[in-house]
Amino acid sequence: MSPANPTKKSRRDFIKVMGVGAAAIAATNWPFSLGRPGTRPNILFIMTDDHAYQAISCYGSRINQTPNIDRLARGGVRFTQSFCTNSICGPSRAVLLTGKYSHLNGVIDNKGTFDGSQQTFPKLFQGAGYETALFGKWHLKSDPTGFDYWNILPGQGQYYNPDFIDMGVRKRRTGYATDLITDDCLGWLKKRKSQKPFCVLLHHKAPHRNWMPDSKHLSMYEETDVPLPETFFDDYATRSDAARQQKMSIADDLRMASDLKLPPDDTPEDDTPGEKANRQDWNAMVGRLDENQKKAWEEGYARSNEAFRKSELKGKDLARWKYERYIKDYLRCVASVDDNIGRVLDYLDETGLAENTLVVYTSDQGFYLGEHGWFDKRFMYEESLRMPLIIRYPQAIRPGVMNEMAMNLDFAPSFLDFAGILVPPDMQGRSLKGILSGDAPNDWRQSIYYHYYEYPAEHSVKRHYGVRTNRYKLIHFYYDIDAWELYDLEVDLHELNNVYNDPLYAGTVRELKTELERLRKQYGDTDEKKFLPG
Ligand code: SGN
Ligand code: CA
Repeated sequence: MSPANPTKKSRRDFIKVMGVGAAAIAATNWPFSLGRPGTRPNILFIMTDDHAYQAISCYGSRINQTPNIDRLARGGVRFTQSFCTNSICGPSRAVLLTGKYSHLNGVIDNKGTFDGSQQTFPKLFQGAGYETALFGKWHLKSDPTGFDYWNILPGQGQYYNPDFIDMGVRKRRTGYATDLITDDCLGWLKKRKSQKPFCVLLHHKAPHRNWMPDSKHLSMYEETDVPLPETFFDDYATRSDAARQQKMSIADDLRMASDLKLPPDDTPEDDTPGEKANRQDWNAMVGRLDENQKKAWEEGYARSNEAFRKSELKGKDLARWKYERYIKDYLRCVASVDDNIGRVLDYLDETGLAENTLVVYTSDQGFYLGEHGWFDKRFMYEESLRMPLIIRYPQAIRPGVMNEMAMNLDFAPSFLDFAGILVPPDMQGRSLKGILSGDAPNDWRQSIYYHYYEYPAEHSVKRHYGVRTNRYKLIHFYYDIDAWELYDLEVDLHELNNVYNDPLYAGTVRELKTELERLRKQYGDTDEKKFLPG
């Protein structure tokens, strides 16, 4: 894609690409470099697990407020088009560590174990004289490499009284995961003696399933009606079978006990395997709580559980109730994330570190908050393809909004570039420094390539790959299906109308297939059979 000598865009050309007028630029909104070369920034890379942009107020959330993430965005650049290459946890993490697609870094799905001997950005930072540390969710199975210090949750981790693996030593601690992970990170920063700059990964478990809020947030939203997304009752009419055959529907696939927090009957008439599993899940969840936490938990849900039991809801009303219970717990977990980000930002301000620290906020992928009737992620549709992305670095980046396409593939090269460390040529992402500095390369990407592999597996989302441009999205589902979908995002923001077979779009299909092939070649992902089961 890149010519040997990428030419620089003039500022005027760049303004055209961004689609904003010169007056608006002059007023505010322009991210450009303030100069001061030679200073090495600290890096603080904050990431959550499954935090959808739809639940961030600076992204226009209709359902909650995130004052601290907004505060970060006010001082930095908020990307409106940031995408992952493979919308699931382990794979997204492996991509951002290596700057390479899943088929090259080896983690195509959550079953994969990360080969920690390969090149990663923390190792390169370490080698360049940075002090590196990792806190919280890791999920890559092998022990972390490239960190002077690490303290992680095993696997998915637990919300309450979680186990931690502190440099290889496992121990259970009392408290709430989002607070404890933040405490660990701040504690490490405060105790640090080194004169080296730091590169810290602060990675939360929240707001991942099963959405267990901290007791202090249990009554939040109690009296609020959270609006249903417009597409909640999507009938998938124009789509391929992939959307119909998934198992991530709020109405059908959430568990009454562990997901929706309804205690099972003590003396059940129903002794089916489903009911037994429901009770097991419940016992495992409640079994971790201490007496005070249990009491808060029971009190927190008692009134609404009682009302639910009396109401005997069915059909669409029951689906609506499930959505309300799901979304409120999700948003309560987000509230704790936001509070804790506030603590971190306060610390940076109080110590004067804010000025020379590049702070990133993102999530490992997007998430469905009831859109199309779903929870979870995986599909290449907007809600799970897009990641929130905010980058603040007061010393070199002017605050604003960025509409150019970014990817999780770009994180590693961007961090390295900002730190003045050479970006290895085998990284497939591109540094965002240029577009953040108003010094954008002429050949900035106009399309992104996506590939999801985890099938057959939990949630039954079929294997697919595709291309997204500023206007269109073409998706090919494969393996036990051979189906194409095309969406015109300019007229169909919610991707409800698959126009793949519409003759008016025949030319567009041809062009996008050519672009898809070009991207598959460019990234070296041309063999569809390579990662099939068996
Ligand atoms: C768990 C969840 C799934 C989720 C995966 C992957 N089930 O298996 O709903 O899709 O994690 O999530 S649960 O019953 O165990 O909560 S990921 O973000 O780690 O990829
Ligand atoms: Ca995730």
